Amino acid sequence: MRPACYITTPIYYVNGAPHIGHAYTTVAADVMARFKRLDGYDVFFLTGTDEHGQKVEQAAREAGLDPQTYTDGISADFQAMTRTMGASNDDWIRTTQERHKLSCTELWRRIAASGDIYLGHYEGWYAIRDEAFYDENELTTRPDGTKVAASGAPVEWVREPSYFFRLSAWQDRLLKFYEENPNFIAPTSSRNEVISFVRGGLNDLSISRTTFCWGVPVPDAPDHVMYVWLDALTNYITGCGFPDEDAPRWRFWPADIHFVGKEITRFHAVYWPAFLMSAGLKPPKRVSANGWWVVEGEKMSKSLGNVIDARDLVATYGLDQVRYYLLREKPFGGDGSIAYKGIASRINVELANDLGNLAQRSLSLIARNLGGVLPARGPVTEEDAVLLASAGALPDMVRAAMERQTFHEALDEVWKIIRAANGYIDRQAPWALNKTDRVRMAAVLRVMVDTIRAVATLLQPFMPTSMANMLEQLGVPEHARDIAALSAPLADGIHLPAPRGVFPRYVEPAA
Ligand code: ME8
Repeated sequence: MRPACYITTPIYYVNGAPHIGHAYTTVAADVMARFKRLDGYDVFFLTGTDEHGQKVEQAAREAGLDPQTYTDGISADFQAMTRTMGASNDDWIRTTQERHKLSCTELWRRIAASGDIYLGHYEGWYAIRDEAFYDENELTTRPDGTKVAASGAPVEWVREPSYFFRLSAWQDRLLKFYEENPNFIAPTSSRNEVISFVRGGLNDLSISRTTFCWGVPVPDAPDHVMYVWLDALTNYITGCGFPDEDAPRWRFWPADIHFVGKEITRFHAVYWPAFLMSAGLKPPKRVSANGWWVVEGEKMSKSLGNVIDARDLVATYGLDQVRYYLLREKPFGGDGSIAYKGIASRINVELANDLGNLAQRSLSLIARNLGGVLPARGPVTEEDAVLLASAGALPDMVRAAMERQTFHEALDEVWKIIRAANGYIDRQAPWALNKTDRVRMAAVLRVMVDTIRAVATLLQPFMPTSMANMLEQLGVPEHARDIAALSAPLADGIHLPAPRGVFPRYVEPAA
C-alpha cells in the first residue's frame, strides 16, 4: 500500500478578492502534493475558504449583501483562482459547510470534556483584520493615539462574556512537543519565534464571541459563536471526515504539512496542537511557513493600486512560467519582491534557453539525423558517465530539498544538471559528429535523452503541462513518468514524435 500524505494550504478569508500571495501558497502546496504523488505517495491535498468571523461579516455588510451570499461569491472566485493556478487539490473546503459545523461542534465538545474550557469574561484588545487578541505589550501607539498590532492592524477594546481555552496549562507540554519534534516548524526563524513566544508564558485564550453572530454556535450556548481561528483550524480535520474516525479519509490525519504564511504560524504551531492534544487527537507533523511577497519593492495595497491577481500574470506569461518564477525567485521561507523584468528574464534565460533549447537541439538532431528513432546507449565514455551519474542522483537531491520545502534549492539542483548537459552537448558537438562518427553521435544523443528525461520527470510538479509535453516528445509513456520509473530505461528504437518548442521566448508587447 502506498503511504498516505496529507498536504494543506491555509483556508483564505473571503473578505476580498484573491491575490498573488494566496496563489503563491496554493502553488507551493500543489508542487509538494504533486511531488509526493510522483514519489509514490497516496496524497490528499486540501484547500478552501475561511468564511466566518467579524472581518467577513463586516466585508459582507460593506458589500450590501447577507454574509452567505457574499461568501458564496468570493469563495467561488477563490476556487476559480485555484483552478487557474493548476492546483490539483482533492477537495474544496468552506467553513460554512454543514460537515464543518459538525466537526467544530464535536471538537469543542471533546476539548470541553477534557476540562480545558471555562466560561469567563474577555476584556482586552482585538484586531479584526488579524482576527486576533493582543496583549497591551504587543501593541504600539501611533502619534494620533490609536494603537496598532505589529502587523499594522488597528485594535479595538472588546469587553464581553467569553469561553476560554486553558492555554496557560499547555506551556510545558507544547515546549516538550517542540523539543521532541525538531522538524515541526520550518523555517528555523519561525520555530525560534514560536518557542520564545511559548517560553514567555501563555495566557488562556478567548475562544468565543458574543457581540456578533456570523460563526459556528457554541454547543449548548447559542449566544456564543466560536472564535474564528478555532473554527478555521478545524477545517483540516473536517477535510479528513472528522468526527467520523472510520471515514476513509481519516487515514490521512495527522497532516504531513500545513503550508502557511509566516504571520499565522502562531495559530498553527501553538493553538492548533494544543486544541488537538486537549481533544485527544494527534497534532500535525509539520507547519511550513512561507515568507512574504511584495511587488517591485512595495507592499501590496489597494491604495497603491499594486495588488496583483495571479491570473493576470498567468494570462501574460503562461501558467507554468508563473509557477516556476514564484518558486524559483525567492527562498521559500524568506521575503521577496515580484519584478516584471525578472519574470521575463527567467522565462527567456532559464526556461527558453537553458531548458527549452537543450531539449529542442537534442530532439531535432534525432529527428533530422536519425529519422526520429531513439538510439541505444553506446559504450559509455568518462564524460557520459559523469553526466549520467549526476542525472541519476537528481531524484535524491530534489527529494531532500522538497522535504525541507526549499523549492528554490530543488530547482537549483535541476538547473545544475541542465547546465552540465548544455556544456556536455556543446563539447560533444553531435551536429559535427553527424559527418565524422554517426555511431558516437547516436550515443551522445541517447545520453541527452536520458538526462533530459530525468530533468523533465522531476520538474513535472512545478510545470505540469510543459513537462508532460516534453516527456511526450522524449517518448516517455504516461505510465513511466514517475520517479520510480526512472530506473527502467526507455526502449531503444521507439519512434519519437516530431519535436516542437516547449517554452516560447517572452517578448515585451510594443508600447
Ligand atoms: O490568514 N506573500 O487568511 P488570509 C506571501 N483565514 N503569501 C501571502 C501573502 C503575501 N503577500 N499574502 C497572503 C488567513 N499570503 C486565515 C487562515 S488557516 C486555518 C486560516 C498567503 O486570506 C499566506 O499563506 O489572510 C498567508 O498565510 C495567507 O495567504 C493568508 O490568507
